Amino acid sequence: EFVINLLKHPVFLNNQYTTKFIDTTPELFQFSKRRDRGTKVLTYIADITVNGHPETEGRVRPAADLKPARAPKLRAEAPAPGTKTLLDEKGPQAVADWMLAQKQLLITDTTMRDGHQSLLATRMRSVDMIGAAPAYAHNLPQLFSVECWGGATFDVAYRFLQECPWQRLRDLRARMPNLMTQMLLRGANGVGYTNYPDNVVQFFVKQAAETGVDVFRVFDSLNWVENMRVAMDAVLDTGRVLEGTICYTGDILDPDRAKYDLKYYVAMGKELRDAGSHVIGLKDMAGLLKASSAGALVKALKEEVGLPIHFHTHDTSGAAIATIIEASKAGVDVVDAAMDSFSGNTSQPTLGSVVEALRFTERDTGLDIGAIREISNYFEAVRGQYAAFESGLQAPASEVYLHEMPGGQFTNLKAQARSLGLEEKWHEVAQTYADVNQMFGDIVKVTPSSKVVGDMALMMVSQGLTRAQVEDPSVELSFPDSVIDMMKGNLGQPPGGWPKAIQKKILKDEKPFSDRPGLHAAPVDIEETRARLSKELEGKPVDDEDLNGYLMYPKVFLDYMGRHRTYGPVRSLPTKTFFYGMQPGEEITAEIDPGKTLEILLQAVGETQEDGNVKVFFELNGQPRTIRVPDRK
Ligand code: BTN
Ligand code: 3PY
Ligand code: ZN
Repeated sequence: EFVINLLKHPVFLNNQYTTKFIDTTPELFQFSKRRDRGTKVLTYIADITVNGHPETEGRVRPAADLKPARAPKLRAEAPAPGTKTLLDEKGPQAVADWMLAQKQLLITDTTMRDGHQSLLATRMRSVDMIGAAPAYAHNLPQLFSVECWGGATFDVAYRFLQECPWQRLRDLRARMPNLMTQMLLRGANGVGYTNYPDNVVQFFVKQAAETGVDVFRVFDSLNWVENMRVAMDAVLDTGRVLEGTICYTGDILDPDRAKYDLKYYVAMGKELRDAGSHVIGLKDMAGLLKASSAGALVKALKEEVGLPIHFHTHDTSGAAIATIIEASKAGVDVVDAAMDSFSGNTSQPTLGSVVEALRFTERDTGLDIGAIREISNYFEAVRGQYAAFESGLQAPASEVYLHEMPGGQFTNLKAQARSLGLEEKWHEVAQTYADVNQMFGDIVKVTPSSKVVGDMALMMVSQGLTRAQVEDPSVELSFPDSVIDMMKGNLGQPPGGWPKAIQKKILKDEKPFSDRPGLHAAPVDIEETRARLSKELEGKPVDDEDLNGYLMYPKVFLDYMGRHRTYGPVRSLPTKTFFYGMQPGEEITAEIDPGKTLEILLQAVGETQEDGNVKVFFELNGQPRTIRVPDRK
């Protein structure tokens, strides 16, 4: 395109040009939007090389001697039949029946979803997951499932990683043909932070199943089953596995937290069973279930609900493995764990250690510990690339039993506190978070209700407000939008409803509602939205995946598409290049389509010119290419 601009330029045509012409004629570089994808990707690399990536600027850099992540060797010629094989052949009920008939403790690997969500602010890129996927399929065919989608990974993919979450799912699904993929779905909140119209939730679930989700873990952030039904029914329509999920909070042994006792959880389990769940999820998002309570809870759920139980926890306290062993003794069917190098602290317990703990017992998982170590070693090298996103959390902490923050929120809230200058007041934030929970009536705290509690706690600490002051009707206060929204009823109802006095103070004269928020949201006209989006994208056809991205996150999706037009398929770049650009003399390859590989050599970076641009000299598949980008430093 540069050559065409040059050849058509009147100065060039009149033979009036000098060697400075190219440097002093910026319009030669105003390319039309039809620039090929190779040029776009080079533009991205040039920009990051010159200006740095806004997300890693000023953060810890990866170690200079970091070894490249090498995909583990495949230990079998082909993937052995696994749970996905069973699901495809016999359906979700057969999967549930099979689970109950197993002696071994089944394992879900969470590395590619909750593991990096809880340790690296959800920043793991698809290429790094894709590198491990064949090893899961070939070397660990006994896994129950691989949790690799949903939760925060959906919007982070578009928003921060400049990649399409649907393509990630398709790629992983294709590379693990024998294993069930699993996602986390926030019920009526989809993969977002707010209530969506029923038909948006239905459209989303249908697409997730079509693109490749096999197990849907569906929860509600207030444990309100009423608010989960639309999502659960939509999952049942797909023929995939419905894991209706209980969120665990409090302590069943604590007489002061009687609201969430054994009876409460068993009753909820029965409601979820009656709503059609194949499996009951027991989601301990903060890691509060203690070893001392796990046996009684699991036993009661197993006996009284009668469905397979799938236990999920976080190791924030450092005591999660003890809980897992007790749950295993009580007959839990599946537990979640993360590959060793992505485990511990706010993440899941350590997969290899769970496997070893049960070895030579009647619940031996049957997983190959050597294969686990190899995949963990791969992810260790992967993790090193993301040093900029590490939280710096040094040790497990029993403080989690005070604040009850979910593992996925903990490091986020800490970062938010830091950005408000409240880092030294972290323990005060933790105490205030607990106070807010009590003020709101002792609620389940998980996305999005946990975010609301966090918003309120940060506001109180930054303004030096106590719970008593906030509750005092004579103290005028303006509350965060998220708090007002939740008190209005937009996230649904907690057990026992919202405490009346604080609700009244927060809402002032506005009237709350107590029926399902979905009843207040008009259905979206899907086809009208598609047509409007297509127009906004200058006539580009909009498929169901893109439309679902837009319906969940309109602005995030449009920003992603805008950057995609400029930078092209950057998802295929190595992680180091994506975050740090290239060094002169460095060569990389990027497979932008199956079989279409770009060989990229960075030759040199020029001086910044008077017009503020920098020329970056590449070879792309052996051909010289010069890219100009603005120097924004
Ligand atoms: C992000 O927005 O943080 C992720 C997408 C990358 C945006 C690119 S990075 C190079 C250029 N400089 C910016 O500030 N944004 C774009
Ligand atoms: C999410 O919703 O993303 C969670 O991980 C909740 O635990
Ligand atoms: Zn979790």
